[in-house]
Amino acid sequence: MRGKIAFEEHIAIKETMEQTRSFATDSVRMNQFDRQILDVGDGRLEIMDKTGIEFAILSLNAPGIQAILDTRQAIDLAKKANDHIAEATARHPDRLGAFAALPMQDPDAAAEELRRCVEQLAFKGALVNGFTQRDRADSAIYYDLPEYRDFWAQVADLDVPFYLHPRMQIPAQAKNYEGHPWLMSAPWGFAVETSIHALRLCGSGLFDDYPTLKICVGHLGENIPFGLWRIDARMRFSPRGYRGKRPLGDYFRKHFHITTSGNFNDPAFKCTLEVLGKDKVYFSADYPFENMEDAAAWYDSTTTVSEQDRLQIGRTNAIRLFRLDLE
Ligand code: GRE
Ligand code: ZN
Repeated sequence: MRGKIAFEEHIAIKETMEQTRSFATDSVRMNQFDRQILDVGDGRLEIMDKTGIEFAILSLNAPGIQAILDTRQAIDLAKKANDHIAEATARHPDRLGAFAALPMQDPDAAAEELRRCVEQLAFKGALVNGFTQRDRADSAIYYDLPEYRDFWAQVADLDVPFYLHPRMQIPAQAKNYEGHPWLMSAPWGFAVETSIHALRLCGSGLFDDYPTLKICVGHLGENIPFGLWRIDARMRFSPRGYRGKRPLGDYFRKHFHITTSGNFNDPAFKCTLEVLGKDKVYFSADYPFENMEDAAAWYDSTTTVSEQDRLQIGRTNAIRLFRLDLE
């Protein structure tokens, strides 16, 4: 299929390069990976052409700004990364868009940076790499906490999507992964970490206060669609500490937008489609952690969707969500 739109597509700047290299790829492919993630021009566009991806929204790699302990440094590096992405996408406005990296260490500064990016640089929203650390390496701060309510008010006011992207659990809080480093990252731990964060947002009453928020989640929903029925079934018996006014599934189905990033697989695709409906599911690749070729080969040929739905999920849903100026 030509004309696909993808929006979990990553770049790095030199300051954030080291963070993901070791668990993103092996030493043999490291040089190629470095080139791919730094490239915001011809190489990337060439693969997009080859795989039928017309438009990609770029974001900073994980954990990015969220792993910086010093708040001032986080604010400065987010600005620098966003200016870099803005420059790159301005050279190809018909092919590339941008998500803001945000210094969540300071909720007011994060809101202000998002406003700058959306209003002055035409960014399409934000992509944040899970919880933020702040001051101490063993800190992990989640965005359902009261200190983020004003931040969310600003996101609602700007009316742009917020992509909640995985990051790895910090070792101090991951005793149960000990001796199994493979288990902590993309194979499983990313989804555990990100799904808990997404469910915390749902259970905090956030969506009662801000009923227009739109949250994007990748990897076909970080396993939540598969578990959603059981969450609500069990909560009828023991809703301890749950602060939403409605069942959790209502919030997830209303506020969450799910992409195929890194999960090119029919059983999971069918489950997500059945739980959320075709209006809330979107194509994405997760380049360069995944190959655009693999993403497109699967998506273009899957018999899970009709040709009409392939176009909707691969393209028109994203045009609507981001109000893109594409046909
Ligand atoms: C991702 O961005 O989703 C990602 C990483 C690192 C390894 C695998 C992966 O940041 O999917
Ligand atoms: Zn990703």
